[in-house]
Amino acid sequence: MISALALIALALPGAAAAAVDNPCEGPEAKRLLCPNLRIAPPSEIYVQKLGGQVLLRATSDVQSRGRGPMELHGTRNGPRSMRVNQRIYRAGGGHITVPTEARLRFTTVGTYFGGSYWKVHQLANFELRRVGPDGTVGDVVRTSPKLNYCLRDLYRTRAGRHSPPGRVYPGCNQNPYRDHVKLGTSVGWSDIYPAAYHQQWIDVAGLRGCFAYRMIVDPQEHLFESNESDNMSQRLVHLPYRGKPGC
Ligand SMILES: [Ca+2]
Ligand SMILES: [Ca+2]
Repeated sequence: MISALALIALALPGAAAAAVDNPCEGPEAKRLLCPNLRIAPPSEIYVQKLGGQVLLRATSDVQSRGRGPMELHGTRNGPRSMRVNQRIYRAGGGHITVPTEARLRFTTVGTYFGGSYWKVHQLANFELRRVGPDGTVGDVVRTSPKLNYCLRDLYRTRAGRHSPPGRVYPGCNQNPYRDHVKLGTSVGWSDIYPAAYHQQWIDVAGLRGCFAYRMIVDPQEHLFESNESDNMSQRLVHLPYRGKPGC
């Protein structure tokens, strides 16, 4: 016999749709050209002092390193927001479309960097962890602001069989009135943001000692990849910063 409480529970829609299984880890995976994102260790690190803040800035390099591109299709679901389907190409032609929990946001990065773009909400984040005398990496002590990035083909950083020689995803859409946008990064290509870019920092004011400066791509694990466990890189930095990495 079903209790009244159970009936109520059955009638309520789920708080969130059941997460879709990663097709790049299932039995179909070998017939798919699955993408894989990685991120290079932070580079071109420098300090910018701004009022009471000490901004440790670094260049990030999101690399597309799978058998197929990371390709996302956004469909508007709010004034500055789109929901996201991921397209994964099949080895023999055609593709599958997988709904994701990722979102695009129409993001303002300041006039110097071109104004506003449709970007993937929280595609990356940076964090700082304390490193003990024995090299043990501890808890997070500071994080970057939320980093919204486009995916695009900026530089071809690794040529290879699956890597197109020219740009397929040239840039990110800047039209706030669009109802649909496509963005992606091709195999062998990178989307790079310079250390001077909007929000490309961690505030390290008041910190002393040895820290690990970590960069993580797709930290919320919203995008489907052939390898979900290679999305972090790090470099050790001594604070106050002495002009080059290492402790
Ligand atoms: Ca990955
Ligand atoms: Ca992922």
